[in-house]
Amino acid sequence: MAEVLIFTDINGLVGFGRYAGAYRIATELRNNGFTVQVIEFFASLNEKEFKSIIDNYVDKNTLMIGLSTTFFHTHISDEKLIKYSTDKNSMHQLNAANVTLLFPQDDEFQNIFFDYIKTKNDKLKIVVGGHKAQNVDQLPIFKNVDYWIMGQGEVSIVALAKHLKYGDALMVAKTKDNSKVLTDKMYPFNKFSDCKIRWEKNDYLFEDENIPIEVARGCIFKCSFCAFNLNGKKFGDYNKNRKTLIDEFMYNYDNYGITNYMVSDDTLNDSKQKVNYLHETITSLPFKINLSAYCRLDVIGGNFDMAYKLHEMGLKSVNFGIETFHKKAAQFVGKGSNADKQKQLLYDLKKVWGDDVFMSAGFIIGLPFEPISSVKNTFEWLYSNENVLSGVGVYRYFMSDPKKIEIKNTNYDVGLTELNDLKSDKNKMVWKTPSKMRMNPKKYNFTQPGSRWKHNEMDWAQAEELVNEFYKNKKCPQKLSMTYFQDFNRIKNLGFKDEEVSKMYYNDPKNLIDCIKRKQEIKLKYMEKVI
Ligand code: B12
Ligand code: SF4
Repeated sequence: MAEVLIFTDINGLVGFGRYAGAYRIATELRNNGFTVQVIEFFASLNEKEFKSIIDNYVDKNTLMIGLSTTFFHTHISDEKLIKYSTDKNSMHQLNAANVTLLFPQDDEFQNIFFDYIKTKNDKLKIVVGGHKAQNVDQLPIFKNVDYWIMGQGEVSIVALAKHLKYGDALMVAKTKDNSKVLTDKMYPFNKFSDCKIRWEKNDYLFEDENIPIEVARGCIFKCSFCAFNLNGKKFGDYNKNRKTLIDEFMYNYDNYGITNYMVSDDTLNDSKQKVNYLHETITSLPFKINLSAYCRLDVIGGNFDMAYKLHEMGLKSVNFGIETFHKKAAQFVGKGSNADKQKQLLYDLKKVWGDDVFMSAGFIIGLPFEPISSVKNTFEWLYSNENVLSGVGVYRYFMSDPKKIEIKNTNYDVGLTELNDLKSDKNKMVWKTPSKMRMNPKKYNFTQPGSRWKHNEMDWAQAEELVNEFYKNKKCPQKLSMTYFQDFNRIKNLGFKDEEVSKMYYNDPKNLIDCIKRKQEIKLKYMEKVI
């Protein structure tokens, strides 16, 4: 039995990998004396598995069931996954096509979910956390949810658990539909630099698993298309301190033999100081680790020494958000603007890193000021032998609509956004974190904002057509490589070796079927432990 049960998954992608958010929350609750069970594979649980889990962990002492929603995608069957990825030649399109407001499963499963839980304990609360908590205003679909926890959830969740168990006072804001909301403005979390994920035996880590680790939270940059409420954080904020990091690496190694990590940080190399400090910390460990991380290419350009340091730290797979090779578009979004320099930098990195590091990069199609001809030039470079990347991702620019969620009758400052033009007042909050581009579309040359955007060079449909054209083209096999960023770790978690992953592609049905079978076996092993 458990006082708190948390369902999580990163579904819709091939392979297996855990989400840091669910385990960070579990750690915080466990540190405060609550018993917690985290359950993986939420999206693919069938009714029988789901009911057995509830039978096993829910009784009259269970306080709440949490949903860790950031990476929930609409569940698709293994058969569909194979068909879609081999037909359409794009895992990335698959990702975009399966966006969900909250639940990965259909309405029928949701009804079973809520009804069955209530038969076991009709007092327990359903709590939604993670990025999809911003869909709180999508009532009445989610009327069975009791609490929505927005932003960093560490302090809110402990306050809620204490309220439910001991009757401690709780600050709650209510939306106009009476949904109860707790935010990190009401319950700020100020201890990031000392916090860890403490993996427990009942998290059932697999042997040699690649697991997530946070070294920092948020990003010091504020690229105009990017939307996350910790973007533009102050330099040095939300960095984990050396002792905490060492303890975390040592504990994971001593208890579970873990040496492979997916770093959950927006920009590992945001500054020379951070890379130096991480290098010093990691190379002082009595064992070697491997890690995969997001980095900024232009920042390495200004400090090439970083290339050697990142290599020595054990960088194994890296993703650069290059976004565009068009000078003006790059300037306006806030990324490195000289295409030739960036390409040269990629060659230089390849020379230093050789085959030790899988280098992947993402490009956004449809950024303002970039004409179609420039996108086509980028494609030509990506198709050519000059392209030294091992993985390539090309995405259409999505401009989501900003959302104001009205809060009534509250004395709390619940607001979350730091953007000046949206500073929230006491009785209102804005959650769906808007990008700078969305907030000021005219400045960025948009003649029509929103999901059906348009600017002088392109509209959303043309951008989509370009992306399709790219994925249909036989050239640039790197776009289907399973080494792409943390896909690499997810595939390794299925038991493949580095050399094997380097030869695996999504459009090869043999590979894909092998991956799917191995994932089913892993799920089975996991279910034997939790049920
Ligand atoms: C690492 C990462 C990935 C990795 C994850 C790998 C892994 N094993 O962890 C990979 C590469 C797979 C990935 C993929 C994608 N990602 Co990503 N990713 C991130 C990143 C950088 C860190 C997420 C993280 O783990 N943070 C560490 C945890 C501890 O922090 P947290 O997520 O904020 O969790 C807190 C709260 O959410 C809350 N919480 C979480 N769970 C729960 C549960 C309960 C019960 C409660 C109460 C609270 C709670 O409390 C936590 C602690 O404070 C974020 C950016 C960011 N800074 O958040 C983007 C981010 C989450 N990704 C994003 C996107 C768009 C994607 C993709 C769709 C990209 C793409 N086009 O393919 C895919 C989606 C894949 C999928 N199927 O869902 C967006 C999400 C936007 C949104 N509003 O939903 C973000 C915010 C980036 C951005 N700025 O746009 N991503
Ligand atoms: S795109 Fe990358 S570097 Fe820019 S603000 Fe977002 S996370 Fe930071």
